[in-house]
Amino acid sequence: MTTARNARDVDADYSERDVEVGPAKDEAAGVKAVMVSLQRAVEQMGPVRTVAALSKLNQRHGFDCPGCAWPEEHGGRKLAEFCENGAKAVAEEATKRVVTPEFFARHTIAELEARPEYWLSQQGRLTHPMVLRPGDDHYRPIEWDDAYRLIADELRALDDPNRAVFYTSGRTSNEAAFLYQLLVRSFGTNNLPDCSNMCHESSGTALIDAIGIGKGSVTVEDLVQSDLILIAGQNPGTNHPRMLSILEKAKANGAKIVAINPLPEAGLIRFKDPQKVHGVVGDGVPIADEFVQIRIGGDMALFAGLGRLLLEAQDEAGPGAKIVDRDFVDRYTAGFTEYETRTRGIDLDTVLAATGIGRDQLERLAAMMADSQRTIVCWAMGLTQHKHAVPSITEISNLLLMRGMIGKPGAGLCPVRGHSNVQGDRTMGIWEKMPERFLANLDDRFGIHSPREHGLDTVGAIRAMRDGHATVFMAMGGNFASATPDTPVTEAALRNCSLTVQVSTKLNRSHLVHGRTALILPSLGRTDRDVQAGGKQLVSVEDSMSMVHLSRGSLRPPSDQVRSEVAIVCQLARAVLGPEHRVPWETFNADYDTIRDAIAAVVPGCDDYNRRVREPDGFQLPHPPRDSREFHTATGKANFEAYPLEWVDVPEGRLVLQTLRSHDQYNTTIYGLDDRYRGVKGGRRVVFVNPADLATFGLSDGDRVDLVSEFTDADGRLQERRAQDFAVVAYSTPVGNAAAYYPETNPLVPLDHTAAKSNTPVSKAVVIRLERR
Ligand SMILES: Nc1nc2c(c(=O)[nH]1)N[C@H]1C(S)=C(S)[C@@H](COP(=O)(O)OP(=O)(O)OC[C@H]3O[C@@H](n4cnc5c(=O)[nH]c(N)nc54)[C@H](O)[C@@H]3O)O[C@H]1N2
Ligand SMILES: Nc1nc2c(c(=O)[nH]1)N[C@H]1C(S)=C(S)[C@@H](COP(=O)(O)OP(=O)(O)OC[C@H]3O[C@@H](n4cnc5c(=O)[nH]c(N)nc54)[C@H](O)[C@@H]3O)O[C@H]1N2
Ligand SMILES: [Mo]
Repeated sequence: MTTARNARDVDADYSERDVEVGPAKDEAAGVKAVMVSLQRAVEQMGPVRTVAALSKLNQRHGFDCPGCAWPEEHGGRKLAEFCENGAKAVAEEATKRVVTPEFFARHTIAELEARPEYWLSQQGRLTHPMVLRPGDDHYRPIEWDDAYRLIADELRALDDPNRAVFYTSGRTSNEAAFLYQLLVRSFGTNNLPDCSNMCHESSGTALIDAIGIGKGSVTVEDLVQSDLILIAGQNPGTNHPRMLSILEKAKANGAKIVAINPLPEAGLIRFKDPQKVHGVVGDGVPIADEFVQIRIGGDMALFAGLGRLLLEAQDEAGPGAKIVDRDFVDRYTAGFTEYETRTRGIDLDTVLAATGIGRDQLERLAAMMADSQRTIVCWAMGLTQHKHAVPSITEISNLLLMRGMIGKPGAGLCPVRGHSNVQGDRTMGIWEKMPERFLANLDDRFGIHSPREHGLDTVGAIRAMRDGHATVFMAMGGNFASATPDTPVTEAALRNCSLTVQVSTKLNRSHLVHGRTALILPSLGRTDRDVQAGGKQLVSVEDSMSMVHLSRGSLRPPSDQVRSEVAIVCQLARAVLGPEHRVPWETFNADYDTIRDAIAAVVPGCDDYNRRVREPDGFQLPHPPRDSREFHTATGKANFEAYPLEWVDVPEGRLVLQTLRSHDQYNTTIYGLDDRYRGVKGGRRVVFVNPADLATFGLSDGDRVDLVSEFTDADGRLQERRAQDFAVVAYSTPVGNAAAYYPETNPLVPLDHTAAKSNTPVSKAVVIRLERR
């Protein structure tokens, strides 16, 4: 049995008080949101920088919000095109607090390691490249060139390039991502795991099979025009707040909105637009017309059950009705017959048991869908991080295909991405299994030989490091040690490496869980001014709806030693690949327009990139199903797929735990200890449990427990993991279903429990027991 580190704080300023829990809010945003964001901004950046930063956020001549991947609205952007959590993300990046060489001289590694992630998050921006030599207990300053040489020596000493792993988080610009994968493939490996492996990989996997492209098929305009929007497994009030104003618009146009979630999340129930006076007074707009309080993992059953009811509704209504869009099905799809046979055989009692909802609600939903002319389904981590995530998402696409809801205005599939450029990074080649066409273009353009053997994804990389097959780990952003599952195993895997390299903006746990030698390379963020030999540089990003546009940082960087990600990649490439290498790294470093010209030549859909990205709102990448109902799949058609039904049972005496985000964090970066919308103040070590379960276990609100997960590992051994000292909170969640925050609960997520086909860690269904302390 392994005991997770106890993150109780040692520093008064950032320690968890006795957590207070009040009533959860049913509304999101409003004046309070603006006040909170401004207060945070001024605290971190001071008044002058706050104005400089927030007036540029998401503006045409400003920078892309480093928060989520929700698109900006086109046309007249408002001065305050930001949300509370976007402003917080900016404040965290543009903070004036700094982590200097003196900071590292003051603190030993052991001392820093004992600090909680919140404390680490709040120390500020990294200012200098630092090295931790074998056996040393402090990071020490290192010259950039020496750092590059050190990495190059380690990489060149490997007997096989596949012994190195190159991770990417989703904030990296298109330009940096493109060059990073070019460096990695020139070096000779496809080991390019990314945060997407833990995020929307299941969406990409399901959609590529179903419609031939792993991206969503709708735009913001579609949402505004739709008449029915289903939001499954997503908490936009916290994670995509700007989505709420679009939902409000859709509602004003008559759309019905359905929230499918185990928890009654604030923004989905009520919303006050912080940018509107009428939203500021009164109760805000009720957003969801229907709240489906689904049991964790019940979504596949729900969508399959709806499929059956829709087929029956078509039978009843007769051939004149278009509930099943026969024309669309016959012309554009394959596999309908098998889907129909399976779906007619779905047992509705099983659906009710798996979802925990009532028959009347299921029928009401089916009627809403049958009546709808323009349906959109949105989803996020509540669907993607399950063992049966791929079949669940496929079930959504089955339903929309049956109704002909793809490739027409106001309708379609809407996976809502997380990191602000996670979709762009994939487009630029950050993927362990890029398609042949991309690799062939890359080879053609640069005269290199990209490897064709697929590389390691995130879980594969952890296993390879654990087992000693991979020994050099480099990360372009992110916080691998905290974001990944099975913390004790992952930490041991990282410690097994001979070299770990983190290109980072801020201090995090991955700097402290290190290989024999470790490097921290401080990089510019989205908000920072970027000046190279060729002058001031711009970068570009792609949002969740395939819009590509420019981002211009304008703030003074935290020190003159901080380099752009592009510069770091180019300079490292010269050290690793030698000055004779065929890629013009120096030219790329000096002028990012030259990188964009290369992107135009290599990346499908990016022709004339430099010109089109400079259009006022950028340009939209092609999406054949959306644009022309073309489906580049193996069958040449959109595919129905009839997987056997799966759901999540709760074993006797146990709970199924989902791990999720509070309102005061950005993934592993902790902003504060409150979760305002859920009524939690002053602490993150809480577990939300249904009052009936508390009664069964003889626990009361506020009792302290350990969370213990139980599972069998790949070798069939029974394993346990423990996360210590959580306060139980009686909360509205289905019986048998609990919730607690990520990353505190990552030690509980088993490494080998991953989604079928996408290999995404199952972070939303961890079997646990509660042990009273
Ligand atoms: N402020 C802020 N913004 C962010 C982030 C952040 O940390 N902070 N993170 C960014 C990233 S990388 C991502 S991927 C997105 C994440 O955005 P979300 O997916 O909204 O993030 P989670 O907090 O994981 O919330 C998952 C939601 O799914 C619900 N859920 C859990 N299990 C199930 C289930 O089985 N079925 C259904 N139907 N629902 C379920 C939960 O109750 C919760 O509402 O947000 C991005 N934006
Ligand atoms: N249990 C559980 N685990 C999860 C999830 C969950 O819901 N539950 N969600 C998963 C998801 S959806 C995701 S996307 C992953 C997130 O995994 P990651 O992307 O790896 O984690 P982040 O916390 O977003 O990374 C934060 C760090 O990125 C660095 N950073 C920020 N901006 C920049 C930049 O512009 N450049 C560079 N070079 N560095 C920068 C900072 O140093 C900061 O400390 O976590 C996954 N893990
Ligand atoms: Mo994500």
